[in-house]
Amino acid sequence: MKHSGEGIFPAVCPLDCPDTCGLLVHKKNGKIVKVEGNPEHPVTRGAICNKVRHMAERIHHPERLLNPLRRTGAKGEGKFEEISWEEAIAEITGTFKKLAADYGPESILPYSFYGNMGVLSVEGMDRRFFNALGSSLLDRTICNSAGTAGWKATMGFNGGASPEDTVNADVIIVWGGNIVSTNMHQVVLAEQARKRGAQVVVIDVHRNRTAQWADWFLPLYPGTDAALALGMMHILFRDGLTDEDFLKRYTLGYEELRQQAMSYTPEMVSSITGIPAGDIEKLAKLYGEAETSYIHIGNGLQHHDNGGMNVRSISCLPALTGQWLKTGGGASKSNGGYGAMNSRALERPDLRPNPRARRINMNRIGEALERTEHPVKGLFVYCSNPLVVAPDAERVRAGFEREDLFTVVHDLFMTDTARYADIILPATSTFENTDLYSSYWHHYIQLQEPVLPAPGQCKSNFEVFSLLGKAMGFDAEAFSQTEEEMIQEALSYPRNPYLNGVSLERLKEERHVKLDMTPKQTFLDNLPTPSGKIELYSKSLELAGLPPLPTYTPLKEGYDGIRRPELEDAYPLMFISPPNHNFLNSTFSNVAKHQGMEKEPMLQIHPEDAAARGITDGADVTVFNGRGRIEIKARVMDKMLPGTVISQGLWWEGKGRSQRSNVLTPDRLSDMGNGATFFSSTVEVELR
Ligand SMILES: Nc1nc2c(c(=O)[nH]1)N[C@H]1C(S)=C(S)[C@@H](COP(=O)(O)OP(=O)(O)OC[C@H]3O[C@@H](n4cnc5c(=O)[nH]c(N)nc54)[C@H](O)[C@@H]3O)O[C@H]1N2
Ligand SMILES: Nc1nc2c(c(=O)[nH]1)N[C@H]1C(S)=C(S)[C@@H](COP(=O)(O)OP(=O)(O)OC[C@H]3O[C@@H](n4cnc5c(=O)[nH]c(N)nc54)[C@H](O)[C@@H]3O)O[C@H]1N2
Ligand code: SF4
Ligand SMILES: [Mo]
Repeated sequence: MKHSGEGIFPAVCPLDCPDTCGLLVHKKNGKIVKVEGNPEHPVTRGAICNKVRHMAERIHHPERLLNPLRRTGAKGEGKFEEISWEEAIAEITGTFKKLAADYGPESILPYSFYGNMGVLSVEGMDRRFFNALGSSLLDRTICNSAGTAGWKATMGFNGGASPEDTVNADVIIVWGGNIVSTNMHQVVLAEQARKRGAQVVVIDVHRNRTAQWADWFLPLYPGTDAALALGMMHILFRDGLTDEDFLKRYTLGYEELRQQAMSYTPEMVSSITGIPAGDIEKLAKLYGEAETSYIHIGNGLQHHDNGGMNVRSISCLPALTGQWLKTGGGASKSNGGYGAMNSRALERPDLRPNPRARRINMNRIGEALERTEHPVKGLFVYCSNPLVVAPDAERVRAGFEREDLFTVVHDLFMTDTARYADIILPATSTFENTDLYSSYWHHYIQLQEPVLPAPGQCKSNFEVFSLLGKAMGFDAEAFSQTEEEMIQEALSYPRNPYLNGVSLERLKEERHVKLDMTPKQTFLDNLPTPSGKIELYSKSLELAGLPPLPTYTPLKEGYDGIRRPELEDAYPLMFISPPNHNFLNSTFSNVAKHQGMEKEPMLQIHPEDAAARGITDGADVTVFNGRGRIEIKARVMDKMLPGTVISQGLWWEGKGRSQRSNVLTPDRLSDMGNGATFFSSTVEVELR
């Protein structure tokens, strides 16, 4: 076994982060003593974030789950007894068989996300198991689906500019992304561009770490980005800064867009966004006159009611200036499409007895658990912590409290969600597994092989779902494959030409293998949009009842600089709860080292908003709306426009440092992609 020795082992960061760093794990006496970056990784080049530098604190944490557990107390109370794997598997399969017989298999729901990005962990044996079971299907739309839908409406393909090329840009716009915290190697590349004279502009709702590093920060009101993009287009068309040859050759609908942009005058856009008209002019000129410009589209601006359209509108900008023909020009939202693997072979939808099974949106898990007709009776949570990360958290909690709901949670820790489980299964960490990783940002595929033995009774997702599949009596062949066989199947996918030449053998030899990027050279000639062109006008959106052209639509809780009190749910302040620097979603929130680096949860409030409420710096406040209330410390600072309050990070409950932002967030779905609308929440704040 690989993990039997001591020394330095190559590894891959498994976290849901675009960088997917190559790591080196130093091991002594069976324990990790150091985690550092692998200098041989061509993009991440030996640099890693502070979170993962301290990964050993999490891997060897004294509170790691080591045995299967059965609940003995009330749901949420946290009282459990140890049981054996045999008992756990028998109880799960026995209950699932009974539920399937009494209520149909669709009464069982998997709930997972990307707590571990390994293909085998979250898109392999697990999916096979729920397919063979015929469970309800989960729409995994909590992260980027609004933006991906918006991007695809314009570009067709889930991929854009290559990160390594962006060093050639003269102007870099980071739009709704906090890359200093969430994509640090893009910052390294932007720094290289900057040394050559490039300017970095940040467009965000608060002066985050990235804005502090940038050359120019433009604060705007939440959810108004489509208006800003249209305002820039207005100026580009007006001042002849567009590339008409490019528009004719590669785009559809540029005349309609020219018309549409006409009404988005700088003054009108200024009143919507809060950005002075002069700055909108300056930004459009800077962008339009740049030789090579690159836009990094973050996730922040798509977690809104109008999130799909925000991304869609911005994704039209590079076409106006012909930037797609420049090396390092263009934009990127996600590059996940380049590394797409053979999901049919991995997930085996052919095993499903009910191909048209009902779908449940993970953002609406609270509502789904309320249903009394065709109720969800069995829930299997893995690689996710829905009690903390899903919107409208009190509704979610009420669902998990249901006595008649049978819940299994597979995790490394007793998360807030695990406390509500009937059965808890202990999970291995990535360093104890074999797995395959692609990145949704750079172009390298990587292999993880075990560095450590599994502690206690921990099992990987792959092992758990193989065991369950066999115990249920499902297709023996599908549930007996080895990890390496599945990796080979994942990579054997002629439909994705970028995967050409990537093989298990090469991965074992080289650890990281670059995708074959040759097809990208002719990417503009073969866009998978209905017209084959960049669709500035989208018939598909029109057919779906959405505006076919980029359009600004206000948020539903009625805030665009002006409060709209006629709306029932409207409170006077926009509440934005983006990730923090030292956690990864809710991962690390329970690790003392990372808590210490983050200090404590807080609410950032503008001096004007604070003064109007008698709130001083450090005061204890209550933040509330119709969905619930949280108690937190206020920090008075002018990092955002008045009317917006910010609380970063997803903290667990308890241990005196709780924050539970999602008590306040809506479970409405976005305009496109059925995505989450975490940041389209309004609140009031009062002194406690
Ligand atoms: N350190 C760290 N890194 C992470 C994560 C983490 O939790 N911590 N999470 C990972 C995951 S899963 C993801 S999806 C990515 C997310 O990382 P990013 O793509 O950076 O997205 P967010 O951090 O969600 O939001 C980015 C910024 O958008 C701003 N924003 C909110 N609303 C708007 C708006 O309407 N317009 C504009 N222009 N800006 C707005 C927020 O204030 C925030 O500063 O990061 C990944 N990396
Ligand atoms: N308010 C607000 N809410 C948000 C966001 C926000 O910005 N604001 N961001 C949203 C976004 S973008 C995302 S992606 C989601 C993320 O939400 P989640 O995907 O739920 O992310 P985590 O909170 O990191 O939880 C992952 C869990 O998986 C477990 N895990 C790790 N590896 C394994 C494994 O190999 N096997 C098993 N069984 N378990 C494992 C970890 O211990 C952890 O408890 O949160 C969303 N929620
Ligand atoms: S969290 Fe992101 S930056 Fe940190 S080591 Fe992992 S992939 Fe790299
Ligand atoms: Mo995410």
